[in-house]
Amino acid sequence: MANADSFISLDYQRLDEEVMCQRAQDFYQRMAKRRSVREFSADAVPQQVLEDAIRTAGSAPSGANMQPWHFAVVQDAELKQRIRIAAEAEERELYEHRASEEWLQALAPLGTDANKPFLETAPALIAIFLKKFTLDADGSKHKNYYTSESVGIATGMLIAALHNAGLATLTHTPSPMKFLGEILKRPSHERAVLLLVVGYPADGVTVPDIQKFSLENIASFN
Ligand code: IYR
Repeated sequence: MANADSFISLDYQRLDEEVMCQRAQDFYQRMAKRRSVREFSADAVPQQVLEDAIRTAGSAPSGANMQPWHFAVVQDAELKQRIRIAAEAEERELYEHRASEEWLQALAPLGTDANKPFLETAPALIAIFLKKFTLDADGSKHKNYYTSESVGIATGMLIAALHNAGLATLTHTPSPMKFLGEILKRPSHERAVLLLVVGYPADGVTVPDIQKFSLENIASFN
């Protein structure tokens, strides 16, 4: 673990304000084009993009630098099929029984239902697992901190990195998603929190006509 004796200097250079503003605006404009996509092309995606995007996610800040995450990349057709079957079973329960009227109404603009063909069509699924604690090599356990926040931040960076590289994603949350740990044979102390579907959008795909809140609506400056 790092201590004050092992600090190193920060690799950092201030940018000119003009450059900063341009970069901030360019990044915003690129990120604002990100849309969740539910129809994917079957085309394979470059392995290096997946790996670098996960490295980016792994560079996220985390409580006490415990890095309480695992990213399980699934490209195997049979595994994707098993995940689809299990996810659709849970989703059918959700849409038919578990979801409240209010929830179903909130989802209506998205046009979603219990069918999830993209889980097989898309070339890659990234199942994201949260580790409440980590098992060290000697079998001892140590506790992790702010795990939800840490995994949420890393996931945001993963989505941004994939979008930046030109890939589309869908943040899919089959509920409950315990089946992911079973199918992917993850250790029982890891909990699946999200299934990120990754690929190119299908040709001619359409997306819901929904808007993001304005700056005035989401921020205050004092
Ligand atoms: N997990 C379901 C339902 C769903 C829930 C929310 I909140 C969404 O933003 C979208 C869908 C599904 O994937 O269809």
